[in-house]
Parts: sequence; structure tokens; C-alpha cells
Amino acid sequence: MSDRRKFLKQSLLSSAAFFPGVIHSSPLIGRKDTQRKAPLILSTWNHGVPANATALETLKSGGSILDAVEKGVMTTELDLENLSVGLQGLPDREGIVTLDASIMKGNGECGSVAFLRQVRHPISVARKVMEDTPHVMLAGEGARQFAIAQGFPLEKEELSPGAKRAYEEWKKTSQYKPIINIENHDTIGMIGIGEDGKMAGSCTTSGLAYKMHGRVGDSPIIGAGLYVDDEVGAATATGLGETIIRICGSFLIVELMRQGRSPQEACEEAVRRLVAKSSNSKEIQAGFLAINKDGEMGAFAVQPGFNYAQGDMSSNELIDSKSYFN
Ligand code: SD4
Repeated sequence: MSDRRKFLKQSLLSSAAFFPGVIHSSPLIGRKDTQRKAPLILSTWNHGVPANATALETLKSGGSILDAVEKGVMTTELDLENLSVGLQGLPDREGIVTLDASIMKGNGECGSVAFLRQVRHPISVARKVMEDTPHVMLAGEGARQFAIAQGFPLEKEELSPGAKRAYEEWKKTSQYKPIINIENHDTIGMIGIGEDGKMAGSCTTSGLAYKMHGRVGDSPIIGAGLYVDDEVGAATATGLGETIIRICGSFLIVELMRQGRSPQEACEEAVRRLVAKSSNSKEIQAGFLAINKDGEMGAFAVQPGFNYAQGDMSSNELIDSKSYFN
């Protein structure tokens, strides 16, 4: 048995006292390196570890997989150190922070908000769009008015200290260039499968730093930044949104899995397609995560440096993704 498998088995055994029943319900552990028994949560970047921890806690205390992926990324939206998610994130060219978020269930229900200002938890507004409106997506002032009507408090519109410093520095040249792996905690995309096999996903971001005012990325676009289908699996994306939108990245991965590709093969094919459609692929970063209904997982990125957090009832670890370029 490999050391890694031994470790997983041991950590599972030591968690049995806390999660009785987990051992019985986890026959897949060790069958394949990329396969785990549900519940299982995957999320992008370093900040995925604390987000996964919240999601797993939510499941342990009886929440649904939808509750888990919402609460999980709310942790990141509140992280004041994080300059790429939430109101503390880096602003657009005008110095205004605008947020994008989406949420989806494996039965096809989904909701999103784009170009939203002043609301601390865009992911929860996206959930409200899904649950309380006949629509999928609300943007800009309409989204903000909807949030107010739903009782979300509006925050004062001012940059966080870190964002202010960075923006002042950027204004010295005002040159726009996507920054690869910005501080290693871009957008958070989270996908998960519950013990009952139901899947859900969430994605939330302040978008690309110094974007044009009004720019919307892939994260709130169902099929680009996020897609979930209980019959097949789920995928989420991070990185330069324009390149992800062009290939309908997350939808593409789920459809490739539907046709029989493994999550890893599907992520690699999506990156190959993205690279083929981008003239400047050496200068951009984009990464994908995928999981299928059997608990197999995959990840792939354009450039090195992308990592993700993989959590189940016995472990929550950071894993480096493979990439197209080395
Ligand atoms: C966007 N995909 O708005 C998001 C941001 C991101 O690396 O992930 N940046 O394009």
C-alpha cells in the first residue's frame, strides 16, 4: 500500500470516533488515487482549505450540499486578507469593487449576480436569485436593489487597506495586464457531492483587478465559471474569465465527462481547447476543477502554480495541479 493510501486509511480510522459510520460508507477510498467516497468538496487555491473546512462542518451539522458550498465560499468572501474575492478585493480601473458570483444545484437550478456593488456576500444573493425569482441572473443596480429588498445590508463603498495600496500603485502606470496566479488566491470555485449523491457548486470573485468598469467575467456565467449536473458531475473555473467564457469551460468539462472522459481527461481537454483559442496563451492563467458522480476528481491549468483544496470527512489537503505549460 502506498504511503499516501496508508495515510488516508489511518486518518480515516482516527476520525471514526468523530464520524461513526464513515468507514462503512467509504468503500471507495484507496481504489483510485483520484477517487473518494462522498461527501467530498473541492475548491480552488490556498483559500480553498478554510472554505472546505466550513463546507465540511456545514455538512457535519446536517446542512445540505447546497448549504455547504454557499457557507464554504462565504468564508472566503469574509477573508480580509484576500484581494480577489469579496468587497476587500482589488477594484476596477475606476477604483470601484464589483462582484460576480454563481451557485448551482445538480438538478439544474441555478442563480447568479454580476457587477454587484456593496454587498458582502454575493454568493447568498445568487442563491436568493435562484430560490426567490423566476430568473437566473441579476446584474448591476438591479442586483443591488434585489439584495436590498432581500434584507442584505449595504456596506460603505471604500477600498480595503490592501486594495487601496495596490490601486494607488497601479494608478502610477494604469497599465492593464492580467497577472498570473495573483497572490495565489484568485476566485474561489467550489464543487461538492453529498453523501446522498446530490451535487452543488459555487463561485465568487471580485473579478480581474483593474478591469474595465462594467466588465463581467466567467464566474457568474452558468456553464463558464460553474456547471453542475447530478447525472454526470460538476466543474468550476478560475483564471482569465474571457478565455473561459469563450470555450464554455465548465459546461464543456461536464459534457466531456458525460461522453465518458474522466474528470482529469475532461479538464485537460478544456485547457487544450482554451490554449488553442487564445493567441496569448503563454501570458494567461486559467484552471479547472472537476468531480464526477462516482467521486473521481480532476484538475488542470494553463500555467504551473494553480492549486486546489480537496476535502472529505477525514482530510482537507492542498494539492498542486498539473499544467499545460511547465
Ligand atoms: C474573472 N475568473 O473574473 C475570474 C477571476 C479570476 O484569476 O479567477 N481571476 O475572470
